[in-house]
Amino acid sequence: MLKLIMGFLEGKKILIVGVANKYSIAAGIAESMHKQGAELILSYQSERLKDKVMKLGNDWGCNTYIECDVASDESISKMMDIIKKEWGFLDGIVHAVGFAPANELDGNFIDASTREGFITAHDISVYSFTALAKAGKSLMNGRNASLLTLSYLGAERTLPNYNVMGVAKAALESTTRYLANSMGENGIRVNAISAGPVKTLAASGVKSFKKMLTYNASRAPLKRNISTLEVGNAAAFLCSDLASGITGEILYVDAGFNITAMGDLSEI
Ligand code: NAD
Ligand code: 0WE
Repeated sequence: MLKLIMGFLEGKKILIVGVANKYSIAAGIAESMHKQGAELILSYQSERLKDKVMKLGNDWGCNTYIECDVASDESISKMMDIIKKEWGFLDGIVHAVGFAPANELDGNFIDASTREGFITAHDISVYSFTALAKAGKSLMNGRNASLLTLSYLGAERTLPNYNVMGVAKAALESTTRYLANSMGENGIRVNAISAGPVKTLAASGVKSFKKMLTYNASRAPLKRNISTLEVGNAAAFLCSDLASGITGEILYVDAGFNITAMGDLSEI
C-alpha cells in the first residue's frame, strides 16, 4: 500500500521572529517547522544579523527575510505589509525575543533594578508579543492560526540574577492568556513554551550559566538538559492543527525540572 508521508505543518505559512544564530531557540523551531512542511519567513533584529540569518534560512527553504525591530510599531507594521504582499495571509507567528539591559541581570534584585531597565525589559520582552499579535491579526483571521512565545521558569520562581526578566516573563505568561482569550473568537490560538536553560546568545555572558546547566541536568527527572530542537518539536506541535484544542497554555520543555522540589539527596 502506498503511504503518503506529509508533515503536520504542510500548507502553513509561519513568521519566526528571533533567529540570531544557529544556537537560537528560534533556529530549533525553524528547523522543526521546516521538517514538518511549513513555509517560513524569518525576521531579524538588525542589518548586522542579516547575512547570518539568510544563510541559516536557506537550509529551511526560506526566501523572504525582513528586518524588524520589535521595539518599533512602525517597523512591525512595515513587516506585516511585506508579508501581506508576499503571502496575503499568515498561519502563525513565533515570538522568540527577550531582552533586559545586562546590569539588570547581575546581583541582588533590589540593587540591580532600575525604572529604565524595567521599562526596556517589558517593552522588548512582553509588549512586543501583543504588538505582533495586533499587527498580524487581520492576516490570520479565520485560518486556525496560532501564536507562540517563549517563557522561562523564572516567571514563577526566583533564581539568582534573572531579576527583572522573571517579572517580565510573568507578564508574558499573563499576556499569553489575555491574547488567547481576546483572539479566540477569530479562531487564533495563543500559547507559550517554558523552556529549560539552553546556551544561546542571550545566555552568553550570564554569570554562572554553566553552573545553572549542571544544576538543572542533575535535578531534572530526565537527568539532562534540553535541545533547541526539542523546543522546536513542541513548538511545531502547538502551531499545528494537532493542537487545535489548546490555547492559553504554558507547556514546559525542561526535562521535567519544574516538577521537582528536592531533586535527589546524593550530594548532601
Ligand atoms: P537568542 O539571543 O538566540 O534570541 C533572542 C533574540 O531576540 C535574538 O534573535 C535577538 O535578535 C532578538 N531581539 C532582541 N531584541 C530585539 C528587538 N528589539 N527586535 C527584534 N528582535 C530582538 O536567545 P534565545 O535564548 O534563543 O532567546 C529566545 C527566547 O527564548 C527569549 O524570549 C528567551 O527569554 C527565551 N528563553 C531562553 C532560554 C535560554 O536558556 N536560552 C530559556 C527559556 C526561554
Ligand atoms: O530568558 C533568558 C535570557 C534573558 C536575557 C539575557 C540577557 C543576557 C545579555 C535577556 N537579556 C539579556 N541581556 C543581555 O545583555 N533566559 C531564560 C536565559 C537566562 O538568562 C539568565 C538566566 C537564564 C536561565 C540571566 C540570569 C540568570 C539566569
